[in-house]
Amino acid sequence: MKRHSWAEPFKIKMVELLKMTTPNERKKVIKEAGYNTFLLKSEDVYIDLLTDSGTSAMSDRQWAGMMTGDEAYAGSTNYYHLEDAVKKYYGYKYLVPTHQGRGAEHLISQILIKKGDIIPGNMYFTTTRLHQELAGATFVDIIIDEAHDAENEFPFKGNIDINKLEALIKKYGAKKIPYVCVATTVNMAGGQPISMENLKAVRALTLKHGIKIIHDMTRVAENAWFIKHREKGYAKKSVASIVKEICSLTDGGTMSAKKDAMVNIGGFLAINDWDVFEEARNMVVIYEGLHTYGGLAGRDMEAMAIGIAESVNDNHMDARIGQVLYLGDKIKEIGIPIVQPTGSHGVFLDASKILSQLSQDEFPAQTLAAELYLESGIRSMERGVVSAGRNIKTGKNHYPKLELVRLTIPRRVYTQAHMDVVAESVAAVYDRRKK
Ligand code: PLI
Repeated sequence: MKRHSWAEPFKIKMVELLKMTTPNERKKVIKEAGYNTFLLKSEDVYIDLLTDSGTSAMSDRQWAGMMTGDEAYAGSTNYYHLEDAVKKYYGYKYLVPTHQGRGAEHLISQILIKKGDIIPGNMYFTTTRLHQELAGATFVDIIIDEAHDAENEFPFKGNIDINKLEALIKKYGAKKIPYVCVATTVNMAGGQPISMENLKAVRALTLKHGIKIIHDMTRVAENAWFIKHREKGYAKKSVASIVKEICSLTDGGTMSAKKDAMVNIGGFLAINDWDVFEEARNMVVIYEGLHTYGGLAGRDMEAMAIGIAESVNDNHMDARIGQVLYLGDKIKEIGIPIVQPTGSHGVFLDASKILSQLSQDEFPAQTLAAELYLESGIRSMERGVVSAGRNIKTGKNHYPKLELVRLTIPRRVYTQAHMDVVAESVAAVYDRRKK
């Protein structure tokens, strides 16, 4: 018999005990939190699906690496290990460590953007866009239209619409566009991947116009897994080789190592251009720390170097995405509307459909997240009008087309039984949605 099921390529040697709360306790604490799951205390949470950021379980090897931290102020051995890992697995030439992804976004935005510039991107992440805006740019979303349609099952909803990019270049001129921001995978679209074919087309067009590509590489290994399983010609390639190919089509990347690389804290800017590197390593000293630690301890850099290698392992990634797809399939089977197809790092409930009686100004996604906590102590994250932020000039709400609740799965943390409880709890909330 052919084996279809996957299982984790690890066993568990330490556990963290969880507090189980009663409905009355949950009622009290969610009220105190203003019905905002970000303001809950984590000890009051049973299954924490707020984010996959910094919440993954490190391996025994990563923990062992922590013990080899070289905490020298300058030239830490662990910095060089991290530099080797970034070169080996991503292929970028130069490395500037930062405390997390947004530290790198700050550096690259300040270095490459001039006031009045345009930054096109395949949707946005909140901090990424804000750093671009703070540097004086206007962000323009050039993701394909399918990405804004939760029901559309297109396999690469993270793709860039080449026509939209061409139109922008025509309208503003290439000089006003220092780079295109390409995310792998696209968080706000539901963890949707970009295809290699599309990335190659973006590369060809940007090269023609002398425009850089800065890669938000936060979940690049997860994107690579989707390319392996969905794109023609990649089935026999390893996740590691696909990751390297993706990076080779870009000029540099900002990394939140708290996701793919499974560390609790850490990130970096990686770049191929020496001049940009020089500027970044001077600037990082002001905002993060010396260029060989960038706001991190030596031990953090060691754990990150090891985590990068683990993240591109095919067996790891089969289990990682396998677990997310398992939860997505369970919820879909019940008939609950979710963003399709299920993405890389979580299942995104379509709150505007589930709570269709609420207008966007009544925060349907925030409401659904609060109800799910009340139901069973599961913490999820609003990804709708609240997360979309306010217009930087007028202070008015942005109104994103998608109003979602993200059930984000930390890596190597929860079991399949936890996923079953999550699906059952979502079903219970769905059953009383009219109330
Ligand atoms: O949280 P940081 O500063 O390490 O990274 C910022 C960041 C950049 N890009 C993308 C695609 C992200 O998802 C991201 C952070 N995401 C968080 C915190 C999340 O909960 O999804």
